[in-house]
Order: sequence, then C-alpha cells, then structure tokens
Amino acid sequence: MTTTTKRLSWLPFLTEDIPAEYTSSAQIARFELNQAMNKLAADKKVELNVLPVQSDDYTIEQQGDTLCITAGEPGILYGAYALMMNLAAGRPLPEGSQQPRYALRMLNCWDNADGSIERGYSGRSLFFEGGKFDYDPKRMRQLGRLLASVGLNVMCINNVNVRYPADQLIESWLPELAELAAIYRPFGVKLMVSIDYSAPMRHGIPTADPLDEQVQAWWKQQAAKVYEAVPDLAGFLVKADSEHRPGPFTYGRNHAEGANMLARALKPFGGKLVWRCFVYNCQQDWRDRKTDRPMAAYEHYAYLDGQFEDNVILQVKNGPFDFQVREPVSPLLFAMPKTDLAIEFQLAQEYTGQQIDIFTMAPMWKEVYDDMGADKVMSIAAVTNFGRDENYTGHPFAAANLFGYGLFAWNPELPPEAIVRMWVCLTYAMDQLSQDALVDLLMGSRRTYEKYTAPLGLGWMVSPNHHYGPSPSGYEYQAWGTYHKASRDAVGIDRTASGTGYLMQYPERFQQLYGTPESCPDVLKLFFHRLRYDYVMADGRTLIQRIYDDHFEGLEETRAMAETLKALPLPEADKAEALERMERQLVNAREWCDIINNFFYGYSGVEDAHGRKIY
Ligand code: GCV
Repeated sequence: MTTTTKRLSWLPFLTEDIPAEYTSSAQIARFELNQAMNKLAADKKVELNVLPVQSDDYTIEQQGDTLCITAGEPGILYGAYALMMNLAAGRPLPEGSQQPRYALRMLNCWDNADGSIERGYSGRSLFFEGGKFDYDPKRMRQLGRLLASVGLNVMCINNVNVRYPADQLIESWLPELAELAAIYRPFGVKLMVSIDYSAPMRHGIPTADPLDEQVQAWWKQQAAKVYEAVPDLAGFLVKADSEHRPGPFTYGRNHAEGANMLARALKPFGGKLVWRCFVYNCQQDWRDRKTDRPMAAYEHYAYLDGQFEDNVILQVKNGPFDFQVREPVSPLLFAMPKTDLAIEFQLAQEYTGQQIDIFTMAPMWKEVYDDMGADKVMSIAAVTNFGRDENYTGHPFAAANLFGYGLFAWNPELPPEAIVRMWVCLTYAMDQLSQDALVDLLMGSRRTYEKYTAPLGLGWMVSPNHHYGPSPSGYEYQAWGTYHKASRDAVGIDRTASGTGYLMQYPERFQQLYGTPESCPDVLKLFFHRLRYDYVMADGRTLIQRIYDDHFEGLEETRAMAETLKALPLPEADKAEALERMERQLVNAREWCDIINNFFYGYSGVEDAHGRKIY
C-alpha cells in the first residue's frame, strides 16, 4: 500500500522525502537543513556540532553568519527543526540551552489491527489494515519528521483496548515491529505497545494473577523476546480493569501488585510500564447516589503511593471523568508524590467536535498546567488525532492540536496564543490581518464549542456511544456514572463535603476555590454544585438565563466563525475542507442550541428573558 502526501501542515518548506538509508538524527538534520536553508535564510550557514551523547537538549549559537547547533542525538534534530521553524516564522532563535519539561512526550494511537481507529476521525490506521501491519514507509518517515519537529519522543502504536490479533505485537509480529521501530529510531521516536493483561492465559496458563509464578515467568520470558527484537522499545502501555478489560482485580490483587509484576519483567531492559488510571465502575445503577464516578481514580490509586516499582508510570487523564469539554484537573495528580505520573490528554476530538467542529486545545492544556502548580509530573501523553487522511488530521486546523501538543510538552509555560500563532504562521502564508483573524478564531473555538454544548461544567449531554451531537438525557439512566440530575427545579451534583465528598480529594486551595457556588468559577459551577434554576449568578443573571444565553451565544459565535473562515485566503484544498466541515459544525451548533435550551425550558418552564424562540 502506498500513498503520497502533498502538504505537511507546519513544514511546507520541507518537500523532499527523507531517504530510507538515514539511520541517525544528525543525518536527517543535515538533509533537512540542506533543503530548507536556501528557502529560509540563504545568507546563513549552519554548522552541526554533534556530541557523542544521547540527549534531547540542544543549543543554538550565532557566530557571524553561521548558526551552530550543539547537541547529542536526538537533540541535534530538535535543534535543527527549532532553527528552521523559527526562521520560517520570523521568530528569534531560542537562546541558551533548551531542555524539555517532560522526559517522556508520548502519543497514544488507538489503532486496531483491522485498520479501524477507536475514536479516530482522520481516516483509517496509518500502521495496520486487514489484521496485519500495512503501512507506507515513506509516510512513516513523514510522520517521524512531523513528530520530531515538535519534539515528541514516544509513540504507542496500538489501541489500549487490545483485541486479537493486536496481541501478536509482542509475540509473532516482533520482526515487523522491529522494522517499524527502525524507521522511527533516527527521528528520536521510540515505539511502545499496548498489551493485553490476560495474554498468558492464551498460552496454557490458567490464570493472569500477577502473584502467580507461572504468570510472572511468562511475562519475563516474553519481555526478553521483545527486547531482543526491539532493544529500545519504550515499554508497555496497559489498560487494566477498565471498561471490561482484564486486570488484577479478578484475582483480588490491587493495581500496584498488577503493575509491578509487569514492571519487573521490563526492568532489566530499561522498559517503562505505563499503567492507565482510567478505572471506574462502568456498571453503575443510576439510582445509586453514593457512587460518584469522578472519585474512582483517586480511590483506586492514591493509597498505593510509594508502592510502585521505579519503572512504573501511572497515566492519569487530565480530568476525573473522560476528556469532556471542561473538567477540573484530576485530584489524583496531587495525591501521589512518591510515584511517577503522566498526565493524559486527548487530541482526538471524541467529545469535542470530532474534527468536524473546530476546537483548539492549547488554552485548555495551559489552564490544566496552571492548576497543577509546582507539580512533579514528569511525563505527558495524548491520544492522537491522526490517521490515513492525506493531511493526517482530517480537519486541516486539527493539525494545530498535534503541533501544539508537541510544543506544550516541550515547554508548557509557552502562552497558548504563541503556540497557535506559530502554527498559523508556519502553515499559511497570509497577510497579518488574516493571520490575526485565524489565530482569534482558533483561540476562541474551545469556548464557543463549550457554550453551545455543555452548560457550566455539566458535560455528558452528547449522544451515547458515538459522542457527536446532543442528547441531554442520553447518558442519564445508563450504567456509566455520568449524570447531571436535571429536575424541574435544579440541575448539577453537589460534590462538596455535604454532597458526594469528591471535593475533599483535592488540596486545600481547590477546596476553597470550588467549595461554595459563589467562589466556584462559573464554568465549573454545575460540576461541583447542585443549583436551582433561579440561582442568581455573580453578573445578576439567573442560572437558567445563563444556560439559554450561553447556547445562543455559542451559535452566534459559530456563525461569525463561518464568516471569518469564508474570507480567509487559505490554500484552496484547505479552504474547501474547512468550509465543508464548517457547514456541519453550523448544523451541530444549531442542534445543540435548540435541544439543550428546549430540554431546560421543558424542565423549568422559564421563558427566555429576551423572548428568543426556544424550539
Ligand atoms: C480506548 C473512553 C472512550 C473509549 C476509550 C476509553 C479509554 O471511554 O470512549 O473509546 O477506549 O475512553 O480511555 O480507555
């Protein structure tokens, strides 16, 4: 299978394919600089000073008309891309030694062996088709180039829900895995694989109990085989005891016992065991008011702090639910000072418009980062948003999230607008006013989406299963623990000490901030509090009026976005794609506005203060 890629969103100045024979980052850096420098700064020469170390760090110094990059591998490549991208964007070059904030900057692909992608919105898998590996090596190198250009260094290639035959990745598919790893190695990208916790049971062992000696021996032996084939595999990623996946709970073991068993098998080879904390009861009775799903991760893990092997990384979703348009930061991120943690985001827009609606994430990541304060989280992961579509991300603007994630993972202190502006600047050669207009559109897109979808921190009003479009009661009487409890008088859940007690999982400063409806920011009010529709907000509006207003505003803002988009001088293909998706976004925004407002109007019976028609 071969495909061609015409345009690489933020690297339009790199048009030549990277030759297959390059095996080091320095070779690729030279190749890229050779083809780009003439276009970017013909009056400057670049010298590479390659140090004999493995390191991400790099320094760029200017001496006369020579730019000197000093770094080991793969840092030399990061330095080369930083130099080219800053020159292309007309930005000053980074000064002093550059180091990433997070050591592991991971992507999690949810690709299945049959070629489908769980929550994928950009076509089929780039790696698999028809129950086997099937990829275009040229395209793999293009992707390697994209990832290295923004400093991403680990890619888990298969879905955390491991289904046959993807379990063969660490068994009969090892030679193919090794070939793929060799393609990504010079880009500084190490592969990782998701594994099935119950794998030993398909080899005549009657259990997957982590304390069983046969099970331990099987994993040790398997890890040895895996590392013989791919000596620098980043490690294993595991979803256990979550949404019907197998795990240690079946055997009465906790998740430290479960993770440590695998970690010990990987340790002799320097592998990491990344263990997801997305564990909750997905068989809840909606009448059960004691169980509160956001509390689950903390309850399962916080008490285990300090009990994990030193090569275990616990991967925690950014919020306590599941990638909703807005959630408070997960309290688990503050509760495990003696354990290595990774924060997990989702670039795939499962709940945030599915790469039809525009939803730029940089502002959201920065909010989460700021909330975390001086944290000790050392790794970062994100579910990818790319697939086999020619432009990788379906919506051309969704590339801003992939690009932005890399920049954020390297330096989360960067202002979100600087990230977004850099992407716009590199991707589209436009006049300043048009660039400003696109930056504003992207920067406002998350807030707009939030306004026409999820009121004030509630979330979960999406259509069940596929998660696109409104269905306010769609999840209300289901087993997933995702309720808003709207009644004729009130909506929301009291999660303070007098309610479910969720708030008590947080450090004191959050308890103060979220503790009362008055102190709690509007955007999270209904996440933490149950409020009557006639509750008066700080600006004097009632809660119900605020719900109506937000939805009407969200729709109006989307219409304004459509007008801005029409006027932008984008390349023809991108413009046609963006406009076609905008048509669908407009329909979606209209539906959300009508259906959610109608839902609350039906319950409350309160008319809109401005007399707008509520359908
Ligand atoms: C990979 C959500 C998604 C699932 C996903 C799961 C997870 O529930 O809807 O598709 O499964 O998160 O993060 O494991």
